[in-house]
Amino acid sequence: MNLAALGWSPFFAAQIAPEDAHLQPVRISNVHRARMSAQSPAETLRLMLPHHISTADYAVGDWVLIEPETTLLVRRLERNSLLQRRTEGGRVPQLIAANVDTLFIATSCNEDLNPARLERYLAMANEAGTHPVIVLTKADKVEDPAFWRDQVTGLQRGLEVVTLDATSESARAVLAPWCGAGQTVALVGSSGVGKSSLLNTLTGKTGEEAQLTGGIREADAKGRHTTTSRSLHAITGGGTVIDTPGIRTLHVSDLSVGLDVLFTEITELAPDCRFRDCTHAHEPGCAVQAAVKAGTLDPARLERWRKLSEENISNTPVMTGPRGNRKVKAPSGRR
Ligand SMILES: Nc1nc2c(ncn2[C@@H]2O[C@H](COP(=O)(O)OP(=O)(O)OP(=O)(O)O)[C@@H](O)[C@H]2O)c(=O)[nH]1
Ligand SMILES: [Mg+2]
Ligand SMILES: [Zn+2]
Repeated sequence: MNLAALGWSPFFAAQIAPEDAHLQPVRISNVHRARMSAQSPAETLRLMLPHHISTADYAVGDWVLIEPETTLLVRRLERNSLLQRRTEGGRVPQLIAANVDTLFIATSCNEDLNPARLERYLAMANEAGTHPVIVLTKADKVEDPAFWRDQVTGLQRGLEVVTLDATSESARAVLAPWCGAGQTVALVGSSGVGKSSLLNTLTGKTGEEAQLTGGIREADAKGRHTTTSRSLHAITGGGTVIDTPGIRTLHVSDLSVGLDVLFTEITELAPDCRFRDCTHAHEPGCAVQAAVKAGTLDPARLERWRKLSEENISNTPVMTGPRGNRKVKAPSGRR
């Protein structure tokens, strides 16, 4: 493997200054509270951390520079994308993964599939500038995967959706268009949808090496939160893949373009509303309400847009003062 195969690109190379010449770029493959490891083309390294840093500021997928002799972490390079979310009560966002090209949003062909929940993942991917693909797993367990595909294709304009069996070799070919050398993909979704199964299939990992996978409850098809940390691995045939723990509830906050892209059909109508600050609820001359009446806009989508927009506003910190609704930068530091 070389650096380019690990995802290194001119974007990162341009950040290396002449005085960095003696340092080695490596990619963070694991982040724990008190330790981190990183991948070099040759091996996995345990990093030596300076006292002042907080591991919460680092994401799996980050590129960092280290002293090759000591593995001492010197600095992190700028990211080209960052998937993050605000957790209940958390002061700063939790970093899910960095420098991800494609986000595989996994959900199974079963009754646990929830369009409103998938929209939250789509908003997160859009906001991060990461290309989302919906991956419908457990297609081998249903007679008609197309029925499940139909539930999700309309969730965003141009949305790509694939159906597969995460435990079968055949899944590799289905995901190959996004997995070439230098490409980074990440797996997100609820517990039990098959993220780690898919990771094992993509990386060819078996036995001791494999990510643990767990069964799901019969009653409600919910998983058991088998995976507990994020990690980065090499894909057989090129590229890297990041596994993540199942998320219970994905709250939205700090979104701007993320929601606009998700709800393009609503965003596009808004300029035709009579009032610039139309809430599309009860105003006269509302183009969005008119589209619902005309049957060209799904009222359920409008309802979900409203709910997500309101949640986003109430979760996004604002500061009142002379400059109005200015966004406050979350304080950095240890959580
Ligand atoms: N038949 C079939 N079983 C699958 C498929 N994907 C996953 N499974 C099974 O579903 C269970 C859960 O899979 P995991 O890979 O552990 O799910 P996960 O998304 O990693 O779950 P967490 O780590 O808890 O977030 C395991 O028993 C898998 O064997 C699939 O596409 N087809
Ligand atoms: Mg897992
Ligand atoms: Zn309106």
